Amino acid sequence: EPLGIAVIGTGRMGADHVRRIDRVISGARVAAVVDVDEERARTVAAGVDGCTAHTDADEAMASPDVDAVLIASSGPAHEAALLGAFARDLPVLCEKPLTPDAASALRVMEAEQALGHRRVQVGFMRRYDTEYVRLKALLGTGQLGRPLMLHNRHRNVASPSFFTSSMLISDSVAHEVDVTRWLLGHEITAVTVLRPTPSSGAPEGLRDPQFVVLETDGGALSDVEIFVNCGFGYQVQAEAVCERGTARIGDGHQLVTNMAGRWGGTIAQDWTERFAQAYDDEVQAWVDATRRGEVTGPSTWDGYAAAAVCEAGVRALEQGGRVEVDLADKPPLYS
Ligand code: NAD
Ligand code: ISE
Repeated sequence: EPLGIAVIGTGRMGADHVRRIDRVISGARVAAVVDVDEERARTVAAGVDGCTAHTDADEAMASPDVDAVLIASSGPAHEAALLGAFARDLPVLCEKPLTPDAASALRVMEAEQALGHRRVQVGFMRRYDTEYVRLKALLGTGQLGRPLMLHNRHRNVASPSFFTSSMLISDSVAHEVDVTRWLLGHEITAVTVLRPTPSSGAPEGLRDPQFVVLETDGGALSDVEIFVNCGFGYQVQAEAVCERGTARIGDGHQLVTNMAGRWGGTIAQDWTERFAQAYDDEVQAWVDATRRGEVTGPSTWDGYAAAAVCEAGVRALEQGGRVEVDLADKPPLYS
């Protein structure tokens, strides 16, 4: 029997996950979709055999056909959906960010602890990208020595109209926060955000780009250029500088052409293109683990830690200077 999944939120990511579950991965089917926009939910459900459309997540989760929940609604809607899934003890794959701030992430973490077992995989899908996986494996061999610094670049073609200056941190740099914690196995202790004069290509009032410095409890530094209106492409790059060498991913050189006195290639235009393989492997890993009765991948603790670091980052953006991260103790459930 395939795992029956309810997908909550059928916007850009939700609709793509529905397509992925329906047509790409194995062992699961989309049993229900939910969106506050009824028309959107109906349109997406119409393309999937045996899928029902709902505007109320609880109603969908109550269906006997639903065994697990994929949350892809907007960040502020995640907490209610997570608590609803916990009430029915359903396994969850929750898109990043777990929740938009540390207090709500802490509430979710407390609710999961009250269940007594992990139920959530957080959608930090870069952990499933083959390039990041190879970088982590290389660092793990110790051949390069101890990592000293990470240099990250995160560029989007254009930001959506609702994007605010703090979302460059909480929505975008959230990925580098997770990648830094995961690659290094360190917690982030302090954040500094530097702000060059905004690009004339950015919407009026948006502080874009920003330069973020993360300090870790292992004594490493991780810097992030975040530029969400670069105009030319979607680029995510990372370089680890270690004691005996460096390693870099994200150059996107799978195909290099030579023509008319020039060499070159194409640049992905958005995350669905650049990280297609990562999303496929992330959702397949979640389905496989769920069918085995296990929970793997980024945890609620990882979602909470990212939220706490991003909250410090937003304060650093607003007030300037270096802001220390206020992190709760790690509960035994996540160790
Ligand atoms: P979107 O605005 O396209 O879609 C969000 C959908 O959620 C909309 O259809 C909206 O009507 C619906 N919605 C809002 N509140 C709801 C509620 N209470 N119940 C049900 N539906 C509700 O946004 P998106 O770009 O698809 O982003 C969705 C999530 O995915 C966000 O958490 C975002 O951060 C995340 N995301 C992750 C990645 C990644 O690389 N992993 C990329 C983009 C977005
Ligand atoms: C978006 O929500 C994502 O998660 C993308 O991966 C990221 O590149 C983008 O900046 C975010 O807004």
